Amino acid sequence: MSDDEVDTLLFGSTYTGGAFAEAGDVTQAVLDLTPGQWLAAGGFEEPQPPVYFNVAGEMPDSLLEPSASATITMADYSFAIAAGQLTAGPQVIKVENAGSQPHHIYMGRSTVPLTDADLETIAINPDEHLSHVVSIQTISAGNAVWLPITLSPGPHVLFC
Ligand SMILES: [Cu+2]
Repeated sequence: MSDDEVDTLLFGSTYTGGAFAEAGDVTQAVLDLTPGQWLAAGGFEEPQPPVYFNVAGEMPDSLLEPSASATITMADYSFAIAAGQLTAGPQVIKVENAGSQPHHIYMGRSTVPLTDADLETIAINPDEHLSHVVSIQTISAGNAVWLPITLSPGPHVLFC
Protein backbone atom coordinates (compact mmCIF):
# COMPACT_ATOMS: atom_id res chain seq x y z
CA MET A 1 0.00 0.00 0.00
CA SER A 2 1.48 3.37 -1.02
CA ASP A 3 1.68 6.37 1.32
CA ASP A 4 -1.08 8.05 -0.74
CA GLU A 5 -3.30 4.98 -0.32
CA VAL A 6 -2.64 4.97 3.42
CA ASP A 7 -3.49 8.70 3.59
CA THR A 8 -6.71 8.10 1.63
CA LEU A 9 -7.70 5.27 3.97
CA LEU A 10 -6.80 7.20 7.15
CA PHE A 11 -8.23 10.58 6.20
CA GLY A 12 -10.99 9.40 3.85
CA SER A 13 -12.69 7.22 6.47
CA THR A 14 -15.02 8.45 9.20
CA TYR A 15 -14.10 7.51 12.75
CA THR A 16 -16.98 7.63 15.20
CA GLY A 17 -14.98 7.35 18.37
CA GLY A 18 -16.11 4.92 21.02
CA ALA A 19 -14.66 3.73 24.27
CA PHE A 20 -11.86 1.27 24.91
CA ALA A 21 -12.51 -1.42 27.51
CA GLU A 22 -9.72 -3.20 29.33
CA ALA A 23 -10.04 -6.99 29.59
CA GLY A 24 -12.98 -7.76 31.85
CA ASP A 25 -14.31 -4.17 31.77
CA VAL A 26 -17.57 -2.95 30.28
CA THR A 27 -17.85 0.42 28.61
CA GLN A 28 -20.56 2.38 26.81
CA ALA A 29 -20.73 5.15 24.23
CA VAL A 30 -23.39 6.84 22.13
CA LEU A 31 -22.30 7.18 18.50
CA ASP A 32 -23.88 8.73 15.41
CA LEU A 33 -23.67 6.15 12.63
CA THR A 34 -24.53 7.57 9.23
CA PRO A 35 -25.80 5.24 6.49
CA GLY A 36 -23.07 3.21 4.83
CA GLN A 37 -20.50 0.52 5.50
CA TRP A 38 -18.76 0.57 8.87
CA LEU A 39 -15.97 -1.43 10.44
CA ALA A 40 -15.72 -2.28 14.12
CA ALA A 41 -12.18 -3.10 15.20
CA GLY A 42 -10.24 -3.31 18.41
CA GLY A 43 -7.43 -4.92 20.32
CA PHE A 44 -4.17 -3.34 19.25
CA GLU A 45 -1.88 -5.69 21.16
CA GLU A 46 -3.98 -8.78 20.43
CA PRO A 47 -5.95 -7.74 17.34
CA GLN A 48 -9.50 -8.99 17.06
CA PRO A 49 -10.93 -9.84 13.65
CA PRO A 50 -12.66 -6.71 12.29
CA VAL A 51 -16.43 -6.81 11.86
CA TYR A 52 -17.98 -5.09 8.85
CA PHE A 53 -21.61 -4.02 9.00
CA ASN A 54 -23.99 -1.78 7.05
CA VAL A 55 -26.12 1.01 8.42
CA ALA A 56 -29.26 1.49 6.33
CA GLY A 57 -31.83 4.28 6.16
CA GLU A 58 -31.46 8.04 6.31
CA MET A 59 -29.78 10.17 8.96
CA PRO A 60 -32.53 12.16 10.72
CA ASP A 61 -32.40 15.93 10.14
CA SER A 62 -32.69 16.72 13.83
CA LEU A 63 -31.07 14.25 16.19
CA LEU A 64 -31.53 14.85 19.89
CA GLU A 65 -28.19 14.87 21.70
CA PRO A 66 -27.73 12.95 24.94
CA SER A 67 -27.56 15.30 27.90
CA ALA A 68 -23.92 15.88 28.92
CA SER A 69 -22.53 17.65 31.97
CA ALA A 70 -19.31 18.63 30.17
CA THR A 71 -17.96 18.86 26.66
CA ILE A 72 -14.32 18.15 25.86
CA THR A 73 -13.37 19.73 22.55
CA MET A 74 -10.37 18.36 20.70
CA ALA A 75 -8.55 20.58 18.20
CA ASP A 76 -5.35 20.13 16.21
CA TYR A 77 -3.23 19.56 19.06
CA SER A 78 -5.10 20.86 22.05
CA PHE A 79 -7.99 19.99 24.34
CA ALA A 80 -10.46 22.28 26.08
CA ILE A 81 -13.37 21.83 28.44
CA ALA A 82 -15.64 23.79 26.14
CA ALA A 83 -18.84 23.56 28.19
CA GLY A 84 -19.78 22.49 31.69
CA GLN A 85 -17.20 20.98 34.01
CA LEU A 86 -15.76 17.62 34.95
CA THR A 87 -16.66 16.65 38.50
CA ALA A 88 -15.99 13.67 40.73
CA GLY A 89 -18.60 10.96 40.35
CA PRO A 90 -20.68 9.52 37.53
CA GLN A 91 -21.54 11.74 34.57
CA VAL A 92 -22.01 11.76 30.81
CA ILE A 93 -19.44 13.70 28.82
CA LYS A 94 -19.52 14.78 25.20
CA VAL A 95 -16.25 14.61 23.28
CA GLU A 96 -16.17 16.49 19.99
CA ASN A 97 -13.48 16.92 17.39
CA ALA A 98 -13.36 20.53 16.24
CA GLY A 99 -9.99 20.05 14.57
CA SER A 100 -9.21 19.22 10.96
CA GLN A 101 -7.62 15.81 11.65
CA PRO A 102 -8.77 12.67 13.48
CA HIS A 103 -7.98 12.72 17.22
CA HIS A 104 -8.44 10.44 20.21
CA ILE A 105 -8.04 10.76 23.98
CA TYR A 106 -6.19 8.81 26.62
CA MET A 107 -7.34 10.06 30.03
CA GLY A 108 -5.37 9.17 33.14
CA ARG A 109 -5.45 10.35 36.74
CA SER A 110 -2.44 11.26 38.82
CA THR A 111 -2.18 11.03 42.58
CA VAL A 112 0.21 14.00 42.65
CA PRO A 113 0.25 17.43 41.00
CA LEU A 114 2.16 17.41 37.70
CA THR A 115 4.40 19.89 35.93
CA ASP A 116 4.82 20.38 32.18
CA ALA A 117 8.18 18.59 32.48
CA ASP A 118 6.43 15.63 34.16
CA LEU A 119 4.00 15.44 31.23
CA GLU A 120 6.82 15.05 28.71
CA THR A 121 8.07 12.02 30.67
CA ILE A 122 4.59 10.62 31.25
CA ALA A 123 3.65 10.92 27.57
CA ILE A 124 6.16 8.18 26.69
CA ASN A 125 4.25 5.56 28.73
CA PRO A 126 1.23 7.01 30.54
CA ASP A 127 0.21 3.71 32.13
CA GLU A 128 3.47 3.67 34.12
CA HIS A 129 2.60 6.96 35.83
CA LEU A 130 -1.19 7.37 35.73
CA SER A 131 -4.30 5.40 36.61
CA HIS A 132 -6.06 4.83 33.30
CA VAL A 133 -9.52 6.41 33.40
CA VAL A 134 -10.83 6.08 29.86
CA SER A 135 -9.62 5.90 26.28
CA ILE A 136 -11.82 7.50 23.67
CA GLN A 137 -11.16 6.04 20.27
CA THR A 138 -10.34 8.12 17.21
CA ILE A 139 -12.99 10.63 16.20
CA SER A 140 -13.02 12.27 12.76
CA ALA A 141 -13.20 16.04 12.37
CA GLY A 142 -16.72 17.30 12.97
CA ASN A 143 -17.87 14.19 14.85
CA ALA A 144 -18.74 13.66 18.51
CA VAL A 145 -19.32 10.85 20.97
CA TRP A 146 -21.06 10.72 24.37
CA LEU A 147 -19.75 8.54 27.17
CA PRO A 148 -20.86 7.76 30.70
CA ILE A 149 -17.76 7.94 32.92
CA THR A 150 -17.05 8.07 36.63
CA LEU A 151 -14.27 10.37 37.76
CA SER A 152 -12.33 10.40 41.02
CA PRO A 153 -11.00 13.67 42.47
CA GLY A 154 -7.50 14.67 41.43
CA PRO A 155 -5.46 15.91 38.50
CA HIS A 156 -6.34 14.28 35.18
CA VAL A 157 -4.20 14.22 32.06
CA LEU A 158 -5.40 13.99 28.48
CA PHE A 159 -3.17 12.76 25.67
CA CYS A 160 -3.82 12.26 21.99
CU1 LIG B 1 -4.78 14.25 18.22
